[in-house]
Amino acid sequence: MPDEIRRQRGTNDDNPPIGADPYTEFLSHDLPAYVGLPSFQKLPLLDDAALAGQRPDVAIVGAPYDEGTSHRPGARFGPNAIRAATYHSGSVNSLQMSIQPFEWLDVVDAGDAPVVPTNPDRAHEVIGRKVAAVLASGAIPIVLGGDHSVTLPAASAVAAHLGGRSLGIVHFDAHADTAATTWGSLRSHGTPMRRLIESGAVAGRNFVQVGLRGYWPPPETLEWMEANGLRSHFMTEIETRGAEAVVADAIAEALDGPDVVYLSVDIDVLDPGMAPGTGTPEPGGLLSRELLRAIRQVVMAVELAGMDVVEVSPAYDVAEITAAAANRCVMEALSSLAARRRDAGQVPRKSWPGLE
Ligand SMILES: [Mn+2]
Repeated sequence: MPDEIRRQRGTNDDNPPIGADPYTEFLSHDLPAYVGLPSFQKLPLLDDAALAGQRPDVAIVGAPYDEGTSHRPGARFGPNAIRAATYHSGSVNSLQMSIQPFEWLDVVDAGDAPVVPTNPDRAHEVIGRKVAAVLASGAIPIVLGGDHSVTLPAASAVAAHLGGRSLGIVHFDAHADTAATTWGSLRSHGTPMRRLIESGAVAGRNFVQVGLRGYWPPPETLEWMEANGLRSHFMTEIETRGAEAVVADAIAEALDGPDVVYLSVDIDVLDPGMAPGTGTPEPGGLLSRELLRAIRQVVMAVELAGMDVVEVSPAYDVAEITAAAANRCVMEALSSLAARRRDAGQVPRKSWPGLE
């Protein structure tokens, strides 16, 4: 960014210099988080054509679809709630990773997949195409759900883009989401992981789950999971071994063969006290700090091919607790991607195209 423009940028500690025009217009990116239309972190909102031209490092994609929901609906409103659930704008600074992620990564908001209601096949198709457009631009897609069924088109698009390389998936969730059907339907938020394994997008043995608990699925589904080699780490294991040791095993299992990892975060892996705004809350889950640390642990250890954060249902939320946690799941991943660049000896970006 040119010095002249940087001087006019209004970060929290860098307001217009003394003597400058007090009515200086701030860059959109630097206006307060609640001012203006909410793209993710007020980052540039790009359509697919602009995306292809700019070729960013990471693109946020909204998947506002919740007709796969088995219980409380409303995750279609999740993407915009996650975008809006922040009080920071401008060049944010991760205290966890000691890095300003947007100084290292070109991150944009690619908007939402053009979903319409009442047509699940079409919804999944347009989500898959949107993620494919992001991948074609060279960016890593980070998908904001939406119910967990959106992982089926999103992770399928990532797998299809890998060429000869293979995919592992690390899946944080209270639920296995490996049902054969949900009341006879193949496309629900209870079935996407079985569809991904059946299609060959990911091998069962490289599909690794963390945080399972509660009263579902039934024994026959667990038997299918075992027969297909899934590695599932229940909450009871985290209670005895701690999250960090379990996540270290999950990373090794996902990378046992594959080259890259897709990270799927169902916000209901958190305890409902820390994430009430979700469709199927299950008591006894992770703390927010455990999940945010786990995301840093995963992203620092793998080559991230794609990610989603799903099942935020704002109507059931309280004081934006759940949406804020989901926003920070994304921010932890972005900060970790930036830290990997720093650790690899790359240099920060000289300018921020699109932000001026
Ligand atoms: Mn789920």
